[in-house]
Amino acid sequence: MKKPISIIGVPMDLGQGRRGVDMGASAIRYASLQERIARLGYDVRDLGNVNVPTPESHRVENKKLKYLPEVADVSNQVARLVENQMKEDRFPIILGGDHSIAIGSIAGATQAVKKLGVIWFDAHGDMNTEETTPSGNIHGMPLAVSLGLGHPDLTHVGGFAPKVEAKNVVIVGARDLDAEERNLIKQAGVSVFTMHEIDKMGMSAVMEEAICIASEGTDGVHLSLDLDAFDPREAPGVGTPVLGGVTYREGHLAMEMLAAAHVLTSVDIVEVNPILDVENRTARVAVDMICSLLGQTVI
Ligand code: EXY
Ligand code: MN
Ligand code: MN
Ligand code: MN
Repeated sequence: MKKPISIIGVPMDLGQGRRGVDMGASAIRYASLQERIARLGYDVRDLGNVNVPTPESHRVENKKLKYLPEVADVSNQVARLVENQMKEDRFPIILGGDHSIAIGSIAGATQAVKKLGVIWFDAHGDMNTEETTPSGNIHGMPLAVSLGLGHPDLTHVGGFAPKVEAKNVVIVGARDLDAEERNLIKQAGVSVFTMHEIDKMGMSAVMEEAICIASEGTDGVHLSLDLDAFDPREAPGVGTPVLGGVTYREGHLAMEMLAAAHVLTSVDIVEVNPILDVENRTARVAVDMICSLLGQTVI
């Protein structure tokens, strides 16, 4: 049975330093997300956008946690919406926005399924806290926050913490971790498949293990898909590109394996920045990946 799908836009750019990622949700819609999903035979509904304040109308109060109150407020809105959609037995696709939106989507998803696993597809670890951040940008913190590490206004979105256990969390595609962030990942016990493991083992073996880690003993799995996991040659429209990323074909294979595993219960797609993109290529990669994730096959 194909679960009905709800698209939720979160035009958030308060979690990072460059303008443009707030238009990511529009760019992905412009790349025909809804039509492509409908063509696969799904009942799909677009719920529009969550209200996100503009940086120009707000001040940075805390340089180590930029726009904290605004990000916390948006996260609470996202959490409620995601939880409600999932409790109505719908599959939410949350369109960012920067990666801070995952604080809300994971909070909501955890409230809807009892125990959640997370696959974090990213060039980065997003495991910084107020103490370790080199930038003060909250998009470098959402995975730590979901594990209960960080400012309580973020860790307690939805009213409780932690949202997930490290033994069910896995990062795939990492190649740019800060030194202290690396320590935190190790201390917490999060599994990581860097580009080195992907090169060495192949994406197929990596995803087999990643799916096991995220689904073992859980009731659902959230995929947090940061487009900067991909190589910037294929996905140039991201704010923090890092050379040497996942190829388009490896990405497809990873998504197809997730589709075949039937474990996913929610997904967010983040960090698409159309101002930095080339003819909306990155948004189109995002839509192609979603279609693979939803079971699109060639024949
Ligand atoms: N680790 C750096 C920081 O915390 O500022 C860069 C984080 C980039 C996060 C991107 C979206 O995944
Ligand atoms: Mn990220
Ligand atoms: Mn990233
Ligand atoms: Mn294939």
